Amino acid sequence: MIKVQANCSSRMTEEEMQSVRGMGIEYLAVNFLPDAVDYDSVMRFQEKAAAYDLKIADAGCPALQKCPQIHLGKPDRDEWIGKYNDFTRVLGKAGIKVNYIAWQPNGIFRSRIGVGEHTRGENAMICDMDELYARPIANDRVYGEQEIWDNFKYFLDRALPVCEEADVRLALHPNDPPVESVCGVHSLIWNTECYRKAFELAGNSPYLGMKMCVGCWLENQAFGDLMEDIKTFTEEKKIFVVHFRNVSGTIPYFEETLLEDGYADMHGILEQLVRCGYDGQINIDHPFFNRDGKGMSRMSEAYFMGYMKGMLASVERQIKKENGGTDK
Ligand SMILES: [Mn+2]
Repeated sequence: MIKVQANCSSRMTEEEMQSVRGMGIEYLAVNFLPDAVDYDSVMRFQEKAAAYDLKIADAGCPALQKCPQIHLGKPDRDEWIGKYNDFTRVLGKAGIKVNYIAWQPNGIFRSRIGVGEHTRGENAMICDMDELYARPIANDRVYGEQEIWDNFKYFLDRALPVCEEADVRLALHPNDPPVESVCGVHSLIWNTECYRKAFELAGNSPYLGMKMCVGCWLENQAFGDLMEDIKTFTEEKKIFVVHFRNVSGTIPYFEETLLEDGYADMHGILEQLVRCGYDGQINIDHPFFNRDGKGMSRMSEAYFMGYMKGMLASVERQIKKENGGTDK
């Protein structure tokens, strides 16, 4: 069975935990902020969540998983890789089996958060590649393909052995938007072949897999054949988490939309995940933003969750029936 998780940060309140529990969700994907990455803080959060029947399925620290010092190979990268590894050890000790990594030194690139043509008056992330390509470079200089891969290999050589020892797997998110290069930074993962290359660099270790961000596959159809990739990577046990998100179209321009409003058939995608036997975690990735553009809207989040959970229950019931299973 696919497991639905809610996104949260280490600042999540008990009231918010109850709201998530009240949506019938049992798992959390936690962003531990830099002040909460030590063992005691992680355990405190875990105990608080357990009181609301919530388990931490996987976790990351934004400053460590999207880390310019590591991704761009800055002089102090060893210090940051050390911090990354310390966090992996903390997660392992706490029994949390997945840590995040996203090779995006500047985070997600979007043109704006605002009302679009397809957002029903709500604030959403909007991406216009013409605007992004016209921007100045985002860092001190241009970073090319080879050095980005060299930096990734440098990180893997130091992080993977710690993951193996701590029994914590790395879930690698694609670059978003998934294009070859933007604002002077070459992307690491912008198509399925890049994932293949990354897995090979890791010696096909079971400790490196993907955060399969469906949104990224949809944003650029050149990413790969989503349905085929779901099948292949489920078989290979490479999908640790699924980000379930729809968009209005493909690059050069897209808006993030309601699950039912984007161009993709989200029901069909869920059906493929279930038919292929995916039994990991799934979450809605990005709902709409609050009216002031700051932070994601809790009301929208609840709606996205309910819509996804309803579809998932329906798909699972249908497939169970086809397989001759009994239905309550
Ligand atoms: Mn994502």
